[in-house]
Amino acid sequence: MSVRFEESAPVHLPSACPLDCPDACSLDVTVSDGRVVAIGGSRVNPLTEGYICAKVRRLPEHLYGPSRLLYPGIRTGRKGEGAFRRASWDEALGLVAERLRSASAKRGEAILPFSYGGSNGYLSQDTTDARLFYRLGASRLDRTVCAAATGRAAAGLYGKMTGTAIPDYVHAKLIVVWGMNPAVSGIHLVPQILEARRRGARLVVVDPRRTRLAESADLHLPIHPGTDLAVALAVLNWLFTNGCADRSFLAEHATGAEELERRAAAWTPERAAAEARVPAEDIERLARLYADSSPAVIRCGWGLERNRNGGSAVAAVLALPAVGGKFGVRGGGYTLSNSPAWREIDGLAAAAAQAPATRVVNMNRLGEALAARGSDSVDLLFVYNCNPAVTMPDQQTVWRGLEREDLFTVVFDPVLTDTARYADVVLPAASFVERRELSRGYGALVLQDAAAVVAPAGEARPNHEVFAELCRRTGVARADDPETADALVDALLASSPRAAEIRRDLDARGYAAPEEGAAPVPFVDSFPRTADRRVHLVPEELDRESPHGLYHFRTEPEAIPDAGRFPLALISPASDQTISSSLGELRLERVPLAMHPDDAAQRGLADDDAVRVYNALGEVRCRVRLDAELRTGVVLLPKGLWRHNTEGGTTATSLAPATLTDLGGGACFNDSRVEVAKADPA
Ligand SMILES: Nc1nc2c(c(=O)[nH]1)N[C@H]1C(S)=C(S)[C@@H](COP(=O)(O)OP(=O)(O)OC[C@H]3O[C@@H](n4cnc5c(=O)[nH]c(N)nc54)[C@H](O)[C@@H]3O)O[C@H]1N2
Ligand SMILES: Nc1nc2c(c(=O)[nH]1)N[C@H]1C(S)=C(S)[C@@H](COP(=O)(O)OP(=O)(O)OC[C@H]3O[C@@H](n4cnc5c(=O)[nH]c(N)nc54)[C@H](O)[C@@H]3O)O[C@H]1N2
Ligand SMILES: [Mo]
Repeated sequence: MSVRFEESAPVHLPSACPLDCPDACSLDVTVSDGRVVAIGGSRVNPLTEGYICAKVRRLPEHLYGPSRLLYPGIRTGRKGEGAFRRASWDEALGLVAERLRSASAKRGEAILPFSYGGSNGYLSQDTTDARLFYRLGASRLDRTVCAAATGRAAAGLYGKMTGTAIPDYVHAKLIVVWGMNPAVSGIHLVPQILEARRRGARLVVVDPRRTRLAESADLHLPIHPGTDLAVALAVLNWLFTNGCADRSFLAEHATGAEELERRAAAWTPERAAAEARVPAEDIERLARLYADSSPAVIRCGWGLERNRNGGSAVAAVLALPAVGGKFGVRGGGYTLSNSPAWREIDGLAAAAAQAPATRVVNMNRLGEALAARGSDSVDLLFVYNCNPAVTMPDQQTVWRGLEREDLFTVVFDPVLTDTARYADVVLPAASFVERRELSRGYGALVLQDAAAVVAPAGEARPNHEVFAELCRRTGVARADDPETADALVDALLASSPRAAEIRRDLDARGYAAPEEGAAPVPFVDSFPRTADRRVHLVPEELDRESPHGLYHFRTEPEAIPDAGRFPLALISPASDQTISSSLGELRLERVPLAMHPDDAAQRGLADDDAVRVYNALGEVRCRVRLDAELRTGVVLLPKGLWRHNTEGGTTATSLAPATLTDLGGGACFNDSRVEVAKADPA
């Protein structure tokens, strides 16, 4: 071939995916002429096994597509319209710094930094950003939109003990997948489950939907959303009353067993079955299977936390391995989030960021926060790693807030998101392959340090550079602040007592394992991080925090006014085409509401009819797709949709109440209750 071909011969470079997913894939990026042309999985992180999801394989389109932000912009049109004139970084940051400085001088709490799931990378969140906003005395954000209820439950019961490693699932004889859909949301768990089943393991799935995994399971409990607590309490009660509680484990390693037994006592399989709308025999079958199997592992997902009972539900599920005596063997226990395995790395300390005693704003209440006036008002909203116009509950209140003419909004993102359209100043962010990043998985037990593989498109800049520059421009920078990526990575590693060991492993094999190892066995290698190293089955602090006490079951959402008129439970789980709303600029088609054929027939709806999905909070206009995978009484519109995905531009979050979970102040997306009707012909 020609010389030209040789000149542009593609090179393969290693990277790691820091996007919001448990798997933390190691990547093989093909670069040609300074651009990413393809991206696939490598074998550096053993869990990745050389393959990645289809959506991240589309990264080149994200980097170089028409939605990519290439330059800073200053608003010229109406808020929401997305019209900007090109500005230099100097002008844009000058303006932002001036606004930050004057707000900070008057009332720092008028500044609300707003970030969540854009990147699990240490350089992108809770480091230089925290340094800037803390030192300015800004309001602090409680990042509760996801994992708040699960996090509180895991902290209360186990002090966020490191859970069972995903590669150890092959040793299990029973796998319970509870409120998670790994075929979509953490794909590398699936081959582990298949391998375990080849070796004789049984599979139980607890999910309102008959997902592909559920369909293949030995037992599927298609429970009504928000009823996991009832089911888990019934299983606990069954274990206690049938002599299957591991009393010696509980005596040695747990507190609160008697109190838990007392609270579960009223929950017969029949009572739980009536709430969960599944046969009582199936709940009993789950209990019996669980009692009889070892090793038994529970993969607890996030589907069960997103409702009024979410915290107690997760606590009850996490109590199962303690009561059933499932710890202490390889392939037994539970897995929830494994990011706490990396608590040894302290981003805030590394960035010299000390939290001020300013007010804390729950991010699920963004709409309410933006509506507040006077001494509670938010005057400057700084959004990064987040797309709240479509991802936070109570969408119309959020939109009304973003439309405020007296709100100064900065949005910092690689692409022109629906939120960025409301910005006064929009700043182009470098994507993870365009900068160095140190990141850890929250399923996979790995830490990876990835170098940039290409230069940023256009004038995009990495988070850490922009926040460091804003520190300088607002006068809060200090001489010894680590600012460059290299200095930050050094400081992050130095915050761990194992810095040298981690560095050595990163250099030698491309990833490092946490201090408990790559595959710790709970109660052998990893222990509860509670003060007494025991499981607290009814922790006092959780009991106080839950509005009616821990393990109290609330039958219906109290959220939606006039709930009786809205009999359908709307769930909005992860889809395989986006990560929350990330990469949603590449999913352009209209997305339908999925509904069981019986529910559709009752309403005179046929496949592909145009419908209104509505409740007292809002309305979504879209098509309906008949889907027997769903149970009756449940409809589904995936999370993460953008305005372009529905007829009227509203998404599932417009139907989600801004009410909070019983623990942790989490989001109650799956407490959405709706009615569906044929849309009037246009
Ligand atoms: N492809 C892809 N991967 C992702 C994401 C994505 O958007 N797309 N998002 C990432 C993020 S941010 C997260 S938090 C994780 C989430 O990953 P998952 O834990 O899988 O969470 P969800 O997708 O919210 O819901 C999982 C399952 O719970 C079911 N479910 C809904 N309500 C209930 C309930 O009340 N009880 C029970 N038992 N099940 C219920 C849903 O039908 C769904 O199949 O995935 C991450 N990975
Ligand atoms: N209806 C409904 N809505 C939900 C949920 C639900 O169950 N139902 N679940 C929710 C869940 S689990 C979560 S985690 C939240 C997530 O909600 P968000 O935190 O809004 O997460 P994303 O939608 O992924 O948006 C992240 C943004 O960060 C940007 N980004 C990526 N990398 C970088 C970077 O390096 N720098 C900067 N500055 N920006 C970057 C991406 O382009 C993207 O626009 O959504 C929630 N929304
Ligand atoms: Mo999430």
